[in-house]
Amino acid sequence: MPKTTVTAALPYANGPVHIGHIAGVYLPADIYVRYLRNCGREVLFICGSDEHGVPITLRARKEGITPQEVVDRYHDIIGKSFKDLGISFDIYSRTSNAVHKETAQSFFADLYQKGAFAEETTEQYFDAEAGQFLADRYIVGTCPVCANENAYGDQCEKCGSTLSPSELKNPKSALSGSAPILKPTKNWFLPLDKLQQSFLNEYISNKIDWKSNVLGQCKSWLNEGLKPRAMTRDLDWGVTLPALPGHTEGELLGKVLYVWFEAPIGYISATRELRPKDWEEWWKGDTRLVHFIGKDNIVFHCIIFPAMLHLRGDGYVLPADVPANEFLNLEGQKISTSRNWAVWLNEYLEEFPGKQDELRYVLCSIAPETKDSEFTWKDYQARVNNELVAILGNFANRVMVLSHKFYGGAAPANTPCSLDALIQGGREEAAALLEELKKATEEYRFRDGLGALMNMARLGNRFLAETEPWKLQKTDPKATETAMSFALEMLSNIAFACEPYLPHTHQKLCEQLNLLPLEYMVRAFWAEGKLLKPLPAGHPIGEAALIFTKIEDEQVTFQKEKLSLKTMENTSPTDVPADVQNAVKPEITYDDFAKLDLKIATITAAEKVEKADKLLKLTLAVGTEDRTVVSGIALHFQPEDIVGKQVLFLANLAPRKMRGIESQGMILMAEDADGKLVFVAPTAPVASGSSVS
Ligand code: B3M
Ligand code: ZN
Repeated sequence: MPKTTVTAALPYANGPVHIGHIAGVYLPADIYVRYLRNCGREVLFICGSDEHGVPITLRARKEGITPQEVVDRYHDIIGKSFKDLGISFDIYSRTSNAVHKETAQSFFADLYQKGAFAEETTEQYFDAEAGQFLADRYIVGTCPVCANENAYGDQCEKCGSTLSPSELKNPKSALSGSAPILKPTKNWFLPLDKLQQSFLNEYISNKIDWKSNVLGQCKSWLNEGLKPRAMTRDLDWGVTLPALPGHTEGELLGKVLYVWFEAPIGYISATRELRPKDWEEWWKGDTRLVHFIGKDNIVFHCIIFPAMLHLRGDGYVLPADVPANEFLNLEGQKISTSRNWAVWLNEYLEEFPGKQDELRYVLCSIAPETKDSEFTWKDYQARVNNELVAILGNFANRVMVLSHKFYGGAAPANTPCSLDALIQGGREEAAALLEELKKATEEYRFRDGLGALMNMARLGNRFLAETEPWKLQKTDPKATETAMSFALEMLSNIAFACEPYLPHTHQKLCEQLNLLPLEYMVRAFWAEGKLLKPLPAGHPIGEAALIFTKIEDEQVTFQKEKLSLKTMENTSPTDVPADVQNAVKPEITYDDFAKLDLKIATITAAEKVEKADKLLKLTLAVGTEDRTVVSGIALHFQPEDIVGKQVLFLANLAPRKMRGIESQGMILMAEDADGKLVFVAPTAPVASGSSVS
């Protein structure tokens, strides 16, 4: 059986990962790897932070820190949040480390020696004010396809088109805002046009078993005709070029490897780091390479990286499968890092402690496996409460409570009785469901796999409803023993079956059922589909404990408010184009304005809100009345500096709960072009509660 090297797209370390990343890439990859491991297959699960690329330098610039400080912060946040969610990488490395630099440079040098690159001097956009060449992402202009005025030089986020800077209309530098000039510079291009003829057409045409959404995108690029793409860039942050025969050091200064050339090599360098002695066995010879990515990374993993590996030769295997997912949207909108329209994984884990599997369950249930899909907090609550709690949690709890109630925590005997036919039928159905679960998982159909798992729990609930052990106990205790033995058998099989999907639940159920002694059965269960037998009579079972708890309405309300508040707070000017920032909103009537009850209020107390780094809790004197207001100004003001200030206050805004605090109204702030907030206050002290009109 070949080894399997599974990679998951290296997340950019310029911010936390969000639920879209998890649903699209990391959860499917983790389910698949856990399944392979359970089957006894040799597998390595490789990932790490992608620490180069322009988004990181943009964030560094925005925060006034170095790119290294940005990646150091987010590498840790991302790595920890993956671990907490149970994403079981064998290594979570990073591309700013030395192993990667050496691996990427030698990969480039080898292709250079082989004459793989076309050396070309081209005109690149140069920002004369900033004194540097502009990466594609630093050039903002109008998309030629959808006229989005904030398209980037390499990609339009609105219509998804892959662009080149020369296609943008009225390009501007994101550094200085000035119109960039074209300046000659030498770079090394991968001749993808030639490689299409000599290799890629055939390579892709043989991938008939790839997901249709992936194959479709590859074929559309090939039909369009591939163009040479520069594998080096004029940037100061990235993997510097290795020494190149025939070129002076000076000529190579200020140039780095194109992030999409070196990032996929990050999979190789991470493997080297993990397995210094036998890493080549995982990249050459009898091994399958499977890349888990989102759809925006298809061209890099299905076209460019295979071309690079093909050119490298030296026994490197080519990707055997690239089961890319589509996009997850959030509450009716595309998830946007820049607009902070996202549910960040680290925040979820903080706000929903112990509910990792609830998130794994919901995201797997709605995963965008074949088309874009939608996450809403209402749906999250419904799926947790009506499926996980009501079906799986309920079955587990009834079995455990009844077992303790009737047999005091020891599994009962399973002796022949009138229920045998029903039980045999149940076993056959469970075996079929396990086969369905295995096949679906093997074929990257994780939503179907999860459905099969939940049908096992439905089977268990149906069995309890049909046999009603709590009644049967009074009339036929012997049959009740067998019924409960089968119920425990079903729960044990569910405990095993849920591991790839719900590893934390697997842990909890194995503890409650004391299944560790059956660990030896894992491989037979998964590789051969052998269900667990009844627990031996007397097998000690642990304490019953709820494995899931309901999501309350308040939690949903809070999350939805937080989302809208964050977006309001965090749409920073660089994300909102100037013409939009200063735009006047649609006209209103005087009556509309008259509805606002604006007053002057005086801040009498101010304090930070726990676990909410952007919020302050204010007490305001409004005439004789005191009001509490939660305001998103904590990043702009220290609480002690604003007590006594008079502010403009909207007194009749409907109260709403934020972080559990009822906010009674809103203070109005002015925001300048750099995102700085200032109070709107009377030019001379007035009595608090004074009306403003
Ligand atoms: N850093 C992630 C992205 O495009 C990108 C993946 C690299 S995988 C080698 O969001
Ligand atoms: Zn567009």
